[in-house]
Amino acid sequence: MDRKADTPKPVTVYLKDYQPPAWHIEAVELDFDLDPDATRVRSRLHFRRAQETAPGTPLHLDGEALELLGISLDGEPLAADRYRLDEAGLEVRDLPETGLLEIETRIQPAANTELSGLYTSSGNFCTQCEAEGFRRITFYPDRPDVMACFTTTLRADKSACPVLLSNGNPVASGELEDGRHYVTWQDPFPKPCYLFALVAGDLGWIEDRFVTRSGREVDLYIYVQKHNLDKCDHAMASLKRAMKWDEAVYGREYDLDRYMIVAVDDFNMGAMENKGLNIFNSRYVLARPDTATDSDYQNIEGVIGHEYFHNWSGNRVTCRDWFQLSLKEGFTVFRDQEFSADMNSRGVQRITDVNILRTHQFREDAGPMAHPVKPDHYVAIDNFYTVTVYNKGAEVVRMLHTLLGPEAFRRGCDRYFERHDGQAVTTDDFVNALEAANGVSLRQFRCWYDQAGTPELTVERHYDPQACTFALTLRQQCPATPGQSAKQPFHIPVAMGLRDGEGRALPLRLYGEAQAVGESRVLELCQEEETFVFQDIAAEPVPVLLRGFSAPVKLNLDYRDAELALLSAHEDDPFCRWEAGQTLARRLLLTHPPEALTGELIQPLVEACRHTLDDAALDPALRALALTLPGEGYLAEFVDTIEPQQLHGAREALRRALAQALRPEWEACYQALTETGPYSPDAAAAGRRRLRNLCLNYLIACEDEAAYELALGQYRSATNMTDSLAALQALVNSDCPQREAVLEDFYSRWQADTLVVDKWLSLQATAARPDTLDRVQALTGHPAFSLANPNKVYSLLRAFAQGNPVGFHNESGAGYRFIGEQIRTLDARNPQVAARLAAAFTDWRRYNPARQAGMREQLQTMRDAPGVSRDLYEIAERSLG
Ligand code: 0A1
Ligand code: ZN
Repeated sequence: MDRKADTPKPVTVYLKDYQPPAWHIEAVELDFDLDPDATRVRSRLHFRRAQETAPGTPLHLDGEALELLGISLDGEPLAADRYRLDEAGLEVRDLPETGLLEIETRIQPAANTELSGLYTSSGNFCTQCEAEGFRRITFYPDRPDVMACFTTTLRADKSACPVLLSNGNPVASGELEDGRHYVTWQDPFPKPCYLFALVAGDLGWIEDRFVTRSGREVDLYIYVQKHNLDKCDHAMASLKRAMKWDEAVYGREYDLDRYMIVAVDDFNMGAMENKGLNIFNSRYVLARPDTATDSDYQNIEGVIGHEYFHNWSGNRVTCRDWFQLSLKEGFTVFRDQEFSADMNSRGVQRITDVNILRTHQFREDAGPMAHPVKPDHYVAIDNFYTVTVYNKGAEVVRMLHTLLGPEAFRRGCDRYFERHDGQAVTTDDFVNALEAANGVSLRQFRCWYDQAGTPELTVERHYDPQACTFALTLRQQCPATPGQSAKQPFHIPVAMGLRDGEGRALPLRLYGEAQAVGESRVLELCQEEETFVFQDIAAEPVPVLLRGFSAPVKLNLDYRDAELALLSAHEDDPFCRWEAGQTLARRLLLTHPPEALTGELIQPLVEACRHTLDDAALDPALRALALTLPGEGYLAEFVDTIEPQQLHGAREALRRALAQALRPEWEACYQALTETGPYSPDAAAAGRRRLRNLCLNYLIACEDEAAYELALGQYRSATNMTDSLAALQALVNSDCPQREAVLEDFYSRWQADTLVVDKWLSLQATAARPDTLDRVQALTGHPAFSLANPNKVYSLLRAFAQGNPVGFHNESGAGYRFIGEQIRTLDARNPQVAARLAAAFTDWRRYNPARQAGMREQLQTMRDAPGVSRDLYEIAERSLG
């Protein structure tokens, strides 16, 4: 079908077309007269023609949804024939080599529903400029390779906006007429405009101080709506830990006199690293034991770290263009993952990160939206803040760390920061710096940036009892992805070891080596196929591959069940140990009908679980992970046609069978982990709660009075949100007669706390019940829901569409029609959020023909809607591909 004639076909931007900027902006002075309905923005741009630019080349300034009030050059109004205004912005002709351009525009923050540019949230002004929001504030070369020093003056009504913030340091302030006041901020570091921010409003704050290792004193502030002032301490403590960690691990210090974080309720993404003035979705700042769960506490620490680490990996050294997004995001995710690993449990962190990657990124890599870590074209860059750019990008950096080793990696990072401080660079510059600092070649490794798709690593093994050798043949193959049919072999680090029949680690001596080199080593697979022969192996060993999940690949190795059982009991690497148990469970789930999952068949798994439950030496969080069955989303990666009901049914049947077979053990473990002291979010305490709540989750699967009573009792007596929500979730997914009453009780108790209400919405949206669709539909009319607030959309609609496969993929197609309609309504208001929700339809080819038809129909309707946004158009068009 053709697009409607009235909507211009969105343009595709290609990496190969990159041209350096023709004009530089050396400094910019911004002056905001803040008013929710009509804000005036005056900008003074000190421009200079680039050396390579021919005189006469016009200066292009991006601009979107702006009202131009005036424009002058070097103090004189600019004649109308010297500039041209169109949809994309402003083109200014016949400029001198250097000069001052003054531009005045008017914008309407309160009417900005896209939450990109300057908007209001709960009556306060805030901005979001990445990736291309600054052009919705004023005319400017809105591209990351134009770096300038910003001076910003904010004027606003003093009673409505006592707090006026922007990047850098405050340099002047004072009173104005009519109850207004002003503050001027100066940021000494040149930056691209996507890192610009302002905040103005009636906010409260907490403050603290950090002294850097060279003795610089930094004032730390967290600004929130005043009723949230008692929920900022964890964020502040996390910030200080992050600052210390970056000094210790990367030698990076903070560089301004103040670091400010502002929490807002209306935000499209998680948070934003604006220089010296981070703006956060309030869900990644606010925490109090009774309102936030252990995983909220964890996520806050991780996101606070992430944004802080961007000060070097992103701000001091930034991206040349948006195709390089993973330069800052992949690296910074790697940094935040390592920070979290150091602050908590490394094994738990790694398993959690691998789970996210394999459930979401592998799926993206196998579908029509597959793209390389460094994409080569886009329509709407906002669609490329993906699990591939972020999480696979982090895996790519992790592999570099593995291949080089920690010291060489650090040397390379030092070289990178030193060489490129104050510059806008490419992923290639990053790899070049690692090479240069260590005298190595990473030529082949660069494939990881350019080739999409998840490589498959197939392993064949051969034991020769006469020669006492063990040969591992590794073969790699990467499936075709859109636009890339043939792939070059990747450079794959395979961390591995061998164990004997009792589970003991064996010394590793490769053919040709004089002696063994440890019990764990990294093989480097560079060809399509390579064989590695180990010597002195007295009996057939059990190979352990991809320790720590050393490469983002799918592993095919024909383990015998007994070998998996051995690894799940004896392997030291937490990931491989956990993986062995998951593989055992996955085999059961994928090869037998639900009704067969009882008795003899599951006995080995029951025994393995019993062993794990009893293993008091093992960290409770790792025990909880090992006892959790593989998720439906991950299982879906192993079938040709996804039948959501079938996967769900199998998983539920196995959960019930394990619940019954080990009932006394779950109960004993639950009781043994009962705690009475005050709440602490530390990893050990959180791990105990996790295991205890998993026990509850199994017990409730027994669906009897005693289990209901246990959950109800926990709900009533809980003193923290982790336990309260776990009990509520158990009840909501059970047939307990009181389930509705408890849900109501929860709402009436927490209706004033918007982040807790989000949990209440998600819980209902993901409930495995036949009436969930009706309920979600009804909830869109509930006062607790609003399409205007991204968190509400994510908690209710995305939770249903992406977190409740059985409900969304209902055979009737009603789930598709409902979500499709919501997306189209949302698109007119907030295209970024609409496009994110549309991802639920991308994988339509993975379902049976009836479902395919229902999903495709929605994608076509979205794509062909009159006035469809670029964002949504791109997702629908690529998905239909
Ligand atoms: N750079 C931020 C993520 C971010 C990206 C885009 C946004 O608006 C479209 C907002 C935030 C980060 O990685 O944390
Ligand atoms: Zn980031």
